[in-house]
Amino acid sequence: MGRFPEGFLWGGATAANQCEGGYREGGKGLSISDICTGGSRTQAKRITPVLEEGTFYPSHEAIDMYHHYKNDIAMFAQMGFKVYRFSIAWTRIFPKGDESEPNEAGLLFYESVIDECLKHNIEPLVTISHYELPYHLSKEYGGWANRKLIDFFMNYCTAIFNRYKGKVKYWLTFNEINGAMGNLGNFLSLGIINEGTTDFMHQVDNPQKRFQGLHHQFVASAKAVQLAHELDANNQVGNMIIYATTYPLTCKPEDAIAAQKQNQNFNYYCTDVQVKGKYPTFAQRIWDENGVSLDIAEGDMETIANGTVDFISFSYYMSSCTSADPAKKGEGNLLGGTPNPYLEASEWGWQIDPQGLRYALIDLYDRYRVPLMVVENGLGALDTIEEDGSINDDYRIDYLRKHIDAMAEAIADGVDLRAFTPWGCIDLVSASTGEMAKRYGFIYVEKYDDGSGDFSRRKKKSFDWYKEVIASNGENV
Ligand code: BGP
Repeated sequence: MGRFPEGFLWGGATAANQCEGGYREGGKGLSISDICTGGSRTQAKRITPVLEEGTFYPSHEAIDMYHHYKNDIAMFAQMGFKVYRFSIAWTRIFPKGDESEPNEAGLLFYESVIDECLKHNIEPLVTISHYELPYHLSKEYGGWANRKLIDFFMNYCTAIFNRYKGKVKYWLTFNEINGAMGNLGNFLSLGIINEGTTDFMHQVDNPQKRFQGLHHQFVASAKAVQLAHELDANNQVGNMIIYATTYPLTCKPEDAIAAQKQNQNFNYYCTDVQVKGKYPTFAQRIWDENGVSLDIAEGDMETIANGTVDFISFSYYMSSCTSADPAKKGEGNLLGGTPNPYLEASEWGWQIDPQGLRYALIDLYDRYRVPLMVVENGLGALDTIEEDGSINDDYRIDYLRKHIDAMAEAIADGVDLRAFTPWGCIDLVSASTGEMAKRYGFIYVEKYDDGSGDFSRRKKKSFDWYKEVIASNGENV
């Protein structure tokens, strides 16, 4: 046997709000991502108090995949993709989120995307909610802190499960659900806008609403799992987390405990609920420390117990270190933590650590014993077009090669890994900064942060490299 099992699902991943554009077409409503301005390398995305038409908002045009998807999927097929992970924009199906009937134009659009995948023998892997809550549900209902969102979400799931029955088999409920364990999750994950906020990246945190919102998502996710299974026995539903590998900064026992606690908080809290069907033993302490008193309605824990996921999917980009010393906290990358002196970082400070992926896979499989999918991984970098038109992204190839090797090691360690869908297989708008300059793709898109660019596509060096990786089932990297 080779390093990867027969039938391993190689592919790529995107999200609607970061690639589609067409933000008002086909009856689409506004999502929370649509009201975020673009950023720069130093400035995080910000919530605009007034939506000014005509201003360049990255998600409004993005890479215009709304009109280019046939071409793009054909290019994925050329690379040999077996699977394509994309998200459905809730606002194309229910523009405001609380309507009773779905929008036919939106349903038709994704039907056509799915048919295009199937035509090329590409398995669709659909994220139901990826940072694109209808803005109306955020503004009028207060986002996921409001229990009513469970019903709105179920209407949305019912519409898409029924419509794509027999065509889509793999579903993910909430993208990076554990992002809500940190302040960032208030807005992007939960659609909560706390009072006095103008900058979603740095909101005044409201842990009560945040944990309550997460609880509602757990119930909604479990109901979605049950519904998907009822409607079609072939459906398989996964959760989706950011796995943040963390090492104790030193061998001081206090640092080891701090790292263990960080693991519980960030990597296990949500996953335990969604895979084991109950809150972990350490949950009460987390609530107490955050001053949270959770409102768990009658029947919620039963719903959660009966709606455990079929597999775990996760994103992995970087690792960090944890220290018990408060002076050393928060100096690290996006996920907080403390920088690791043994690792190099991307231009955005994300520390590159392939071993951390092997660690993640073994840790998750050992703890949960369900199949795993790596549904995001990759290097955000500044690419240059050479005079002859080529883009020599050897740094990206190097990053992916090492992470693929790490996955092969984990498989040899006994992990049941089913899929690998690197992030932004085609360049798209960055989620954390709102810029185009941070590129991940095998396919370059001519679109720039000043709004210029004609959306034309060209292959990077990594395109042919990845094609060979897939053709050899991960042997030739
Ligand atoms: C994950 C998100 C994606 C994606 C990726 C890369 O957190 O699920 O939406 O964008 O990170 O992050 P960024 O775009 O900030 O580089």
